[in-house]
Amino acid sequence: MTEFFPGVKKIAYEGPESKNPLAFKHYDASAKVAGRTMAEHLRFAVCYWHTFRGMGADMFGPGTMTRSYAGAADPDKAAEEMMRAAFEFFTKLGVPFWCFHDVDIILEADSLAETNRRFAKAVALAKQLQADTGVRLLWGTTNAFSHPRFMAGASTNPSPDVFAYAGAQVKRAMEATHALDGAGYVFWGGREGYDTLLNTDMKRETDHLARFLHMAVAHKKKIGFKGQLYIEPKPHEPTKHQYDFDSATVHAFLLKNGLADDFKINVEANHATLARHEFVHELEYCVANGILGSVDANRGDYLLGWDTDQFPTDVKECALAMYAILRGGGFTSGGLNFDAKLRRQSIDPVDLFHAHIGAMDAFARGLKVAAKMIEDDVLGDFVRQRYAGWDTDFGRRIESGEATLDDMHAHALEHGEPALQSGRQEMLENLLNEYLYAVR
Ligand code: XUL
Ligand code: CO
Repeated sequence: MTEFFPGVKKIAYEGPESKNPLAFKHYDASAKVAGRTMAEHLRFAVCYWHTFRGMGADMFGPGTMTRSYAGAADPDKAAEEMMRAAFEFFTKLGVPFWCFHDVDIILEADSLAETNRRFAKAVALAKQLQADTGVRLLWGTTNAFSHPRFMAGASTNPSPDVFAYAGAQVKRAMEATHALDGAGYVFWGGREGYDTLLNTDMKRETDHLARFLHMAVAHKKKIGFKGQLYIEPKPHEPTKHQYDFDSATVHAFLLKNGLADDFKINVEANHATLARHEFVHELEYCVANGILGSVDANRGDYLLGWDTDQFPTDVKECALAMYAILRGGGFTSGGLNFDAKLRRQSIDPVDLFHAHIGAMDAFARGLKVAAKMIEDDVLGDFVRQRYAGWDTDFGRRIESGEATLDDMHAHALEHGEPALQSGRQEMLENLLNEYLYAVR
């Protein structure tokens, strides 16, 4: 059988002292941290679209990367070689999961019927390779944004014919996800938004989005798919105003439309920063509201205003993310999917390994730091003390809804000017640094 990454052996854990760039220094899949193995906590997934279909093209020029598994003239052969390369990569890297969009795993044909045939073949091969390798599907999704037919959106398109086409794709992709025993299914509103209100009926478009999601929930029940449904927020790009702006916007939309029991959020780090939130803000919002599902792990560039989808390497950001995720109870169906791509000059296949190894190590270190912070509970204790006033009788009466504005008035009259307390931000930032540098 052809080997697509012949220069690379299975990536091993060699520990923090190792100088081998093709080894893990921190990610030790079977090592236990806070009661679970690292593999169970982190649930890493490789994404198919960037890692196998992305070749370095940008707005100013074509792809720069060459891959032995890309470019066969016959569409079935091209799809097969790429998928065999993908499973070789997953196995050598040692990730438990992968993620894909329907059209990532095939070359799309001119007719839906022929695309469906190619897709069914690719899904059958994926099923076989999953069984052979033990790699599982974290989530599947639909690409209803690249093809020109979706230029004005999918479910929010002014045309019901395009809405129907997107529905046909979701049906096909959800059924494939079910066949592959996927743990979840993602909706990212690729072009569900608008560029100008001069041509847009916002009310109608967002109502159609809700209708579409209800259809998806009904289909999920009909076929008996048990995976978790997720929505992945993003504030803009490709459209100027995306409807799924951030977690709070999506949450309100789900509540308004009776969909809150059926969906959780897939938080993407770079989408958070595009919305001018820190990644951890989005995670904390989801934890606080019981809607954290899964994570697209990547990072943006603070000097660039678009979705750069870089691999996450900032240990501090990973530690804060894991601190929020662990305090939220950890992942159940979700995981950390590397929705990230190589820089255009990183042209060699081995760069794919360097990128994923670094990202997995950054999250493994983040996990260790977060677990230690939770175990010592210094921050938790500080926050509890800061809110201790709410644990008095007076605080409890407010929280339980018994107290009135008249009671507030009487309290303020009696107690006068409230005592102030320092937020101690600098001290806490220093403390965080102590953890980041102390934990190996
Ligand atoms: C685009 C993006 C998508 C989704 C899946 O910004 O993040 O790849 O994760 O459609
Ligand atoms: Co994403």
